[in-house]
Amino acid sequence: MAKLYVRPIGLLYGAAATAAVADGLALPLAGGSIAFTLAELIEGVPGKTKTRTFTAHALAASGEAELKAMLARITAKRARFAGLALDRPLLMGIVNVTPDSFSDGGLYDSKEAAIAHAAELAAAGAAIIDIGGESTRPGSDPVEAEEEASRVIPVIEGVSGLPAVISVDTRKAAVARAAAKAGAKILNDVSAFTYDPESANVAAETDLSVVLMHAQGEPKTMQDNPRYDDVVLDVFDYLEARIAAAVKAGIDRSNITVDPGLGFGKTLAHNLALLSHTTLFHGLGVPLLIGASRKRFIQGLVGGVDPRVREPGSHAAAVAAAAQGAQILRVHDVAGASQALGVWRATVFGTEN
Ligand code: 9MG
Repeated sequence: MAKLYVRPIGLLYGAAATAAVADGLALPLAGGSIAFTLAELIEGVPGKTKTRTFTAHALAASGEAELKAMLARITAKRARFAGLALDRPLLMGIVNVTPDSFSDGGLYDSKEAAIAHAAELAAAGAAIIDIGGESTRPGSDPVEAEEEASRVIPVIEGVSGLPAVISVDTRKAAVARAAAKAGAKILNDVSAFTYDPESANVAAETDLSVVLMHAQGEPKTMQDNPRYDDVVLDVFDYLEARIAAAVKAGIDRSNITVDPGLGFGKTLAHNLALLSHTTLFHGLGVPLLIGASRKRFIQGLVGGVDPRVREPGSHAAAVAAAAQGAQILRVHDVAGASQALGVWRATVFGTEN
């Protein structure tokens, strides 16, 4: 069925954004301090679309119901997520408690080391700590729920005193339930409840906020031959459907964040298209999380065989996402990302913000 998508472009920041919105020349992006002066109106079905560019002012004047609803979702201020205000980009620091994690393999595979690493990330400015016990890197095998829980639950219990919100990275309902009991407030599910549909009921029952991520295929084979009609619109449609499924399961819309899932069943071209079209996903009406940190597409662009040397590229990707209004950035190097974002923010918003 033919649909309409809106991609905000022509972005302004800070005082310039506020003035242009006040003068009716721009509209706010997700109710924040970035505004857009232009937008691409994309109509049709993925793979068969027509794109026209309009001023934000002209779009806002349209009486067309579908367009009005889309603009309302793009411009509305986002509610707090897991108790966190989203008026500036938040960092989600990564703690992998897996023996084979792709970028820090084996470094944090003991409980004590993982807890100490989480404390470092919180001290460096992570608002959220994402703790995972199953590798989802390309080519990896699933692990049993008992094994996964035995890795993550002691770490979640051990970080309860940290000044950060705890997120559990799991595709399994049993692990999510145990994590909620141990103190996790966010469920980061890279399968968006498609691996274990019971996870949606667990999130609703335990009041977990959720991150719903797009992935094509299973980690073992997802990079074999990923294909889309139009990667950006296909991912948008998928996330829209997963939000609807989550709401149907009883999860409040304000407790949902979405993520286009860079690296999960995507070629270099797919990842770049998603990263460069991040503003389109504000049309889903919920906060956006982007995870580019140390991913293989960075190597494809600028080199870096060892994931740990991909940090400068990771920081550039984080800034590219934040500059398009992404509210949460999932990163390994919180201190480095915080520096990169701090310099970018001072440049566009001034040092008072
Ligand atoms: C667990 N995990 C690995 N990469 C990820 C990404 O990009 N986003 C989210 N939400 N989770 C991820």
